[in-house]
Amino acid sequence: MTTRTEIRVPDIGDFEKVPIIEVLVAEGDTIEREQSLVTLESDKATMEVPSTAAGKLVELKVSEGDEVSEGDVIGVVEAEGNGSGSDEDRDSEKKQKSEEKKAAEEQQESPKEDTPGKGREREKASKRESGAAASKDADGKDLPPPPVPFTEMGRDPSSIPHASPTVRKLGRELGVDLANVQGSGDRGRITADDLKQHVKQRMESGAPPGTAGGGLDIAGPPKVDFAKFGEVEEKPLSRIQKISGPNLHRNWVTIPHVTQFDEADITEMEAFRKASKAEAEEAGTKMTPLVFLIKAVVAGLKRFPKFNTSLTPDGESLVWKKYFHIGVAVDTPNGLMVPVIRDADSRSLLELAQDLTELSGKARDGKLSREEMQGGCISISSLGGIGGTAFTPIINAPEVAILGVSKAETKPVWNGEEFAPRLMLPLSLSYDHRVIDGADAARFTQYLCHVLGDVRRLML
Ligand code: CAO
Repeated sequence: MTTRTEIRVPDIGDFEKVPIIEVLVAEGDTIEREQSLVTLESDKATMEVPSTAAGKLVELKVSEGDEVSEGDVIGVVEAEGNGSGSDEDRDSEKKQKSEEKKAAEEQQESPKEDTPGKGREREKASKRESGAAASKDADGKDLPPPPVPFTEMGRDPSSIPHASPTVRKLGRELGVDLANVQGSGDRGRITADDLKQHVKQRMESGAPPGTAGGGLDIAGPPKVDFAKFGEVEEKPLSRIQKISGPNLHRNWVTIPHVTQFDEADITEMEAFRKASKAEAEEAGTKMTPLVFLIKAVVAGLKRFPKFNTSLTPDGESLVWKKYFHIGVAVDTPNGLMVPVIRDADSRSLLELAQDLTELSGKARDGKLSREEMQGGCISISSLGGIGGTAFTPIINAPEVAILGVSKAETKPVWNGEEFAPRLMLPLSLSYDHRVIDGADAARFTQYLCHVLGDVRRLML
């Protein structure tokens, strides 16, 4: 006996006229029970519609782009036999049910997908489970399968990547957050090939699949149509921004940063600086507080050599450097650049001032060579000429610390007997906590304060 079963769109919640974005079978195909026939995609998510019967698909009533609602016929399946099923059928049905149950359990255990809307989905999933035990009616006929829920309901729709459940499942199996995968399909839809390509690229770059670097799985930024809110203009980032952006991001997310703040009394240093201004001008340069800071940092590296190290890429050892090359962040019209002053320990204050003038000039003119930006031991980022009281600079890997400098201000400081006006320089030292302990960082900044408080010590 031949039985004909119409396969209909199951309960899909409150959705109406949901577009079919993929037809997964063709007329004449022999299909299994529960085999996916089409993929639907609403504004919020995608789902596959499974067949409720096994047999030959004799009629396919839909095509890609059609819109369907609950109850619409997708196709007709014809099967030989009385429908009661052989032992083999029953075995495969049992297996199917146990897989369904396992999938529902996995979904409940997955903390990543634990969004408020999931509560409803879980309820449906558990109903589905209890329903699965009674998937035949009193006459032993197959009941339609329970509704397959749209996935990831309750999440911000704009943050949900478009992908079929098969691709989502594959993503879960590979440990890839689809938010990190670039979709090549219609409306950015992620195909299985996109996923494979993503994994391949990650393997080639040495990063684990699904990661944005160093084992982190970071969602992409939200896509916002700003033009909806007012007039906008899009301009590409500068070449330097494009190069430095990923490095800054990597350093920020992969290095455990801590920033130690301190204040150096530079009243006497400032008097000396002003007194040496004429000599600096004669030498064709400018003596700014930064020149003294470079000297003070070199003294700090000598006193605390751990600040002059780099972690090996495997994180197993430290490389201790015996040279003193200092990077200086320079603000240029095209973005931030960090030229390196070589062998700063063997340079006088005037020579350091000349190096700084030359390198920052080259940076602004876009004339720095690659070598002039390499080999730094530690960096200084001075915003003192602009303003501000403190900030948290990002470490320039593979260095393990960076000194931020803000604007010196005259403040009343208690000298044990009275408040006296003192010129105080704010320091912000960010350090890699894998290498440097908080106590070391506090000692380092205190030492900087100590030598800047009496610059004669810089000559010792
Ligand atoms: N407190 C008070 N005044 C300061 C100061 C401080 N900490 N640092 C500098 N000044 C003064 C200088 O003395 C100078 O004043 P005078 O002309 O009266 O002497 C004025 O501010 C301007 O200094 P400058 O900026 O020209 O020189 P500099 O040596 O301090 O800095 C350079 C040189 C290249 C580092 C700087 O021009 C620059 O680009 N800074 C920005 C760095 C940056 O962007 N960091 C952020 C990185 S993270 O995005």
